[in-house]
Amino acid sequence: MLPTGNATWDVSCSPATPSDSDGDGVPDADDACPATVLPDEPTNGLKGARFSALGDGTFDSGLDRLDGLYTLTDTAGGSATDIIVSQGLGAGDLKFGLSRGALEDFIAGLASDAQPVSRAAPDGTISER
Ligand SMILES: [Ca+2]
Ligand SMILES: [Ca+2]
Repeated sequence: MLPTGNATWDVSCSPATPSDSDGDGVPDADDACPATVLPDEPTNGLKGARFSALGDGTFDSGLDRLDGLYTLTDTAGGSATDIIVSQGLGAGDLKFGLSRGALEDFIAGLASDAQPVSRAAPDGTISER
C-alpha cells in the first residue's frame, strides 16, 4: 500500500541524446572540433599510410589494411582537416591525407590532456594510519 499524505517530487530530465552540432557522432561536450565537415577528402587523393575521415565515423587510408583503424571517437571528433589546420601541418597533408604519425600524435595529445582519475574512496572516507 502506498503511503498517504502529500509528497513533492523534484524531477528533472535531460535530453535522450546529447546534441551533436556537426553530426560526426561525437557529442558536443566531448567534441574537440565541434564544426567538423565530413567527409574530408584530400585534394589529390589518399596516398599510402595517410588518412581522411569518412562520413561513417571512421578514417579511410590509402592502404586497405589501415582502413577503419582509427575513428572519430579516437580523435575526439576531429577530422583529418581539423587536425591539419589545428596543428598547422603542411600542404602535403591537405593534398594527400593526414600522415599516420601526425594522427597518432594528435590522439596521444588528447590522452595527456585528460583529467587525472580521482582516487577517492567510494564512500568518501580517507583512511589514515
Ligand atoms: Ca560532434
Ligand atoms: Ca567534430
